[in-house]
Formats: sequence, C-alpha cells, structure tokens
Amino acid sequence: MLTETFHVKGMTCGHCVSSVENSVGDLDGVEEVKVELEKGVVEVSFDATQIKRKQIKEMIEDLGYSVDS
Ligand code: 9UX
Repeated sequence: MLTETFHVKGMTCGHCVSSVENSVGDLDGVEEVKVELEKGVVEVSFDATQIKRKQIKEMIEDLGYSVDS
C-alpha cells in the first residue's frame, strides 16, 4: 500500500470533500481517501499494482479541481 499526497486547488466546501472522497474512493485499488479542506490536501492510500498516481490525479481533475504536479 502506497500513500501519496495531492495538492488540490478549488475545494472550498464540504460538498467538495464528499465528492472527492466518494469519486476517488470508488476507484479500483484505492483503499482510503483523506481530505484536509483547509490545507487543500488530499491523501490517498492505494495499491500500486492496481492504480497509478496519474489516474487518481486525473479523477480529481475530472471533478473540476486543479492538482499540482
Ligand atoms: Mo461547494 Mo465545491 O458549493 O466544488 S461543492 S464549492
């Protein structure tokens, strides 16, 4: 299990948090999603044999947020 941090811009309310947690949490291979709204940080624990960082980043971007790196 790998845990990676994403710096996400554009999450401003609790519904953003739910939407990121649900959509990223539903991806195959994702074990846990933690969102720190104040910091704009999303921490994702995932099985690196099933999903790559890039796919998680793209899911967050598809929801309408921008992700650094
Ligand atoms: Mo709240 Mo987030 O109205 O994209 S859902 S700001």
